[in-house]
Amino acid sequence: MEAGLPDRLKRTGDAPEVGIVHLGPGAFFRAFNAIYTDEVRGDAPWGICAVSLKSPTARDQLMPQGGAYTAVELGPEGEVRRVIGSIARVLVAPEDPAAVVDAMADPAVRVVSLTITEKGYCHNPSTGALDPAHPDIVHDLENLGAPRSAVGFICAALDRRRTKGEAPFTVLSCDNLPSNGVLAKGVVLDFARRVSPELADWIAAEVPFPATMVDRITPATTEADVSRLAEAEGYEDPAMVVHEPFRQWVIEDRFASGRPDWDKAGAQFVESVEAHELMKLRCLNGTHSTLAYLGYLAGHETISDSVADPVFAALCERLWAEEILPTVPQPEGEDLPAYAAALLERYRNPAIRHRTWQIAMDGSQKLPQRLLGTIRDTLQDGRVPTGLCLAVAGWMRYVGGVDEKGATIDVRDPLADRLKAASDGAETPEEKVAALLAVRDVFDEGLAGNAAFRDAVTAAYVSLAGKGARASVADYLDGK
Ligand code: CS2
Repeated sequence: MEAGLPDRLKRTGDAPEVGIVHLGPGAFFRAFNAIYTDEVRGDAPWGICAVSLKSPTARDQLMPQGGAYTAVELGPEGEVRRVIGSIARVLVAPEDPAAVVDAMADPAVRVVSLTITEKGYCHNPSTGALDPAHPDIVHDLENLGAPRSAVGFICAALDRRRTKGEAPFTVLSCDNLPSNGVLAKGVVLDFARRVSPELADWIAAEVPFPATMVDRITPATTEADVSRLAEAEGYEDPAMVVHEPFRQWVIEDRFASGRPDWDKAGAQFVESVEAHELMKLRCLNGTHSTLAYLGYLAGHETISDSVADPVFAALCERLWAEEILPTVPQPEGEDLPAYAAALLERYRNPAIRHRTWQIAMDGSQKLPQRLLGTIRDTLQDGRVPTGLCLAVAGWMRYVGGVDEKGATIDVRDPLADRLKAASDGAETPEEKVAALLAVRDVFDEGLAGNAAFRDAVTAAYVSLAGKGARASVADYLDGK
């Protein structure tokens, strides 16, 4: 024990028997899937073998604690802490890819779930199709025994099951993507066809890819969170997570060989998640990205800081009422205006310090389903959604890499260099907008060629460059 530091958290009792392999053991997974599973697993073999596809951090945080960690629920009235025990072990794929394929090919594993972020699917965000030129896909097609991508690991493990005549596992995508089950199936099948038509046919016939809608605001854990917990509980836990009280999990009930009773912890099993997914991606993630770019440019560090500014709170309310909700069919059991009002309360939660910079990451992978789908539907209705076009212009300013004080923005995006080059390579606002609209990974030809859209985004870009984000939002609210 390092002098002055409290002991590390330790698991009490044995680790659970593994029945789930989860790819992407980040903060969201620890604040969501792993908690639902912990609440319902009892003695059933639904322990989780978590797999990091990139870094050893999660393993190094969790395994000295036997996989146990603390989830801290931060509500406006205070916090609730509890230790979660559903993670049995953590593997680091780059260190031993064969061990990961073995874990997934083990017939005791009935579900392989994913929170690998939008870019983890190696797809083209504007079409949803596999990107065969993606470096990990190029690598995996030549090295199926030692994959790097989630797609490669899924195909390698399913191929092992197929050749051994064993039942498949269910692939459960839990990422913020439209029709995430269909998208995951599409990229896996496309990859499998390039490996062996027999494998592709078997996957198409035998492997379920149910879709899900997942929702819980989970900011990145900070050192201050870890110290506060150590003070409160007397132990050190670098694997801890903080999250809001709210959670919602809607799951298409199609599983090959069973699944945990997540509904006993409040998950909703449904025929189709499409309506819930559209509601959440457009209402929550759409305004999250809007606040991320315009809020950041206006100098707001967090979402709660942004909506504490009446101009940005009003922006959210106007967008929901006039530009987003008209494009969202009401899911069963939901009341859309009430859902939107509750979202604003969730954003106002002062205990959740969710950085605009964190949400601003990977915009090229997020914009299509969060903003551009809503814009397309509104244009088809013959209306121009100027508020959402202002959000797109905000993203364009953001990826230009310089904030309103002239400071450099640390833009995190798989296409960051390409986007910066496109922006820097053009002189006038019109040219910069045109150059960024030409990025086909983000904007498809139809939308990029829409004159009303291009003009609205250009006018918004000129306003942002001229008078800044806060004044531009105020103008939008005044109908200017
Ligand atoms: C956020 C999401 O980082 C982001 O892009 O918008 O992680 C968001 O917090 C979750 O989807 C909420 O369920």
